[in-house]
Amino acid sequence: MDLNPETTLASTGEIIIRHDWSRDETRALLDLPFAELLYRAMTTHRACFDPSEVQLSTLLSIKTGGCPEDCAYCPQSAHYKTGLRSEGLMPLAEVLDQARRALEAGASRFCMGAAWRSPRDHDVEAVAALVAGVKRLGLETCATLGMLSHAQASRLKDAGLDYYNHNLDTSPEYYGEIISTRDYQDRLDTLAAVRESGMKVCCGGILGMGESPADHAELLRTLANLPEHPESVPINMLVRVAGTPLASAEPLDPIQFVRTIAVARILMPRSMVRLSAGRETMSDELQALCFLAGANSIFLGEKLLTTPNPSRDRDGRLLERLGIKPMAVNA
Ligand code: SAM
Ligand code: DTB
Ligand code: SF4
Repeated sequence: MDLNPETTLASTGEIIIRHDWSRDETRALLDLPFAELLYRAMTTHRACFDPSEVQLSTLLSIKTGGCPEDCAYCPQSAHYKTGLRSEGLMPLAEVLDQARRALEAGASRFCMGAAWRSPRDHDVEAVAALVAGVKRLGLETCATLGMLSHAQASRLKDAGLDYYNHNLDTSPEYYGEIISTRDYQDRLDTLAAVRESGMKVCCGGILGMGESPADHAELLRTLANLPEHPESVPINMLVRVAGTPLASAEPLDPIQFVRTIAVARILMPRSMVRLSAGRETMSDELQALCFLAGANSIFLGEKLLTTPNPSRDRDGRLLERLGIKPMAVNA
């Protein structure tokens, strides 16, 4: 199809924020010759950001395992035997200790994850106290706790929660292959509650679960056509965990992963695109290509929630070799 070169970047340099991407347009972008796609993604990236800056977040699992949901990728689902030890909600002092370490390591945002389908109101109260404590240290706060009601989202916003992470995970068409215990609309409803509360939205997906390029395009199109673009878009490469149904999923072509990052950058020019789970098994060169394609955020620290992430030394060397600097707090 004939692609309008002014899809997000007008000839005047003006960025056009769109929420009306069509299926054909999105797919045509994804399938562009690689050099053309990267050129467009890079041009968009540098019109909105300093391309030599990357935002650094740190993750902490504040409640681990035993989750009633059946997400086929997840080591924390109670449906699968992954050998993970379940743990209750982490005490405040321990969370603050980890947050201080994250701050010292240069992170600007601290993300707390809990293996809940949806928190009960008293869980939200307990997390509100954690959020307030982390915020006082001077970190941006993020949490991912499962489905939220409007009232719960407002409570967390009032406690000082800056971002809420809730992923669509994949395209609406492929979703049923991955999760049966909640539907796509449930996720969209939580995203609407988070948006209405005034918190910033962090929402993305996972690649490498056996889906097709059409699903990559439709995931990104769904994100870009939300009433507002998520401020943060995590693109995870599936971490294949023994015991989960996706333990031996066919690995995704890394070039297709980079293409998806590039299209995320073009469709959502002002969003932070996070090169999220899966970096541990990526080469430095693949990560460098992802940064060129417009990724500008990573998780720092040796563990994601339950699975490994590159060591601080390896990340430090990579960022230095690429001349990438950490984005300032509250940037
Ligand atoms: N339980 C909450 C929920 O699902 O909304 C929050 C925590 S959940 C672990 C957060 C996200 O981590 C999931 O939506 C999924 O995108 C990502 N994730 C979980 N397991 C993963 C894996 N093995 N590989 C890549 N991403 C994964
Ligand atoms: C997101 O999209 N990726 C992060 C964060 N949001 C919470 C989680 C990745 C989890 C990877 C599997 C694990 O470590 O358990
Ligand atoms: Fe539970 Fe979240 Fe894992 Fe799904 S992704 S099983 S909801 S912890």
